[in-house]
Amino acid sequence: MRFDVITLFPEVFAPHFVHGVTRRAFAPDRIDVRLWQLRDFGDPPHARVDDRPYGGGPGMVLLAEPLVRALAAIRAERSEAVPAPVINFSPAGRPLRQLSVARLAAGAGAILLCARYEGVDQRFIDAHVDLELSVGDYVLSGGELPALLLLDAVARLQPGVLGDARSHEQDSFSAGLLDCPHYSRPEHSPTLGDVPEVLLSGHHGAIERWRRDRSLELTAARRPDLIAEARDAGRLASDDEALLSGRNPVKL
Ligand code: 4F9
Repeated sequence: MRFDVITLFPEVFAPHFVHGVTRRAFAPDRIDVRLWQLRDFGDPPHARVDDRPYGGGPGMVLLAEPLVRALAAIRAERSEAVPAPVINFSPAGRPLRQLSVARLAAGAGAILLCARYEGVDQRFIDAHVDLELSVGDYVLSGGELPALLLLDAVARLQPGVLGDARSHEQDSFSAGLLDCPHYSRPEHSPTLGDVPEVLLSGHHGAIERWRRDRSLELTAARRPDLIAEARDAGRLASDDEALLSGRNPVKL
């Protein structure tokens, strides 16, 4: 898998590839990340990459032509049968979600455009960008952090990166719900209280039910949109609906 990143700040990326559990995923034989300094493709004589917007207004716009040259250089190096998608990060993009992360993690990679300033000449986006992604409803100073978010989310899905192969099957969102609470030692704490009994019971079925119920409650309280989505997709069973309705399922 290969990601090519177009950025004016390549030095921001390096530290993220050498620390933490995802470090293993960024070995060249796993996820090969190539950083491309947009300035190298700037307009002569001063390697210009941005200019003022037509029509006036604040800020600067990334010029289309340096981006076209950078993309051509990347495409030439990738030389692939199926061209990798070009992704631009923008608050106007589609929200980045675990499903798209999982799809990207199963593919051959992508070309990530990290824009700065007020934006990108729309003609480059129209001609060359396949997908615009948002990482939340707020404005950042550029696309570098969103690109790092995406790379981190993809990296942790690579086989062997998380210690336990099942870790990410139990993530928030893999089931489309928020994760349940977790507890570890000590069982009893005079100041922090006790671990819920059921988790110490050794009763696997009861533990699974408890976890599912807490996930459902938390999701209903904080992200009712995810409950509606799970319901529409047929991912809620009658026990789940009983918990959500506040009725207690009959215990035999
Ligand atoms: C991109 C914000 C994706 C949120 C890019 C300024 C951005 C962003 N999600 N803000 N440039």
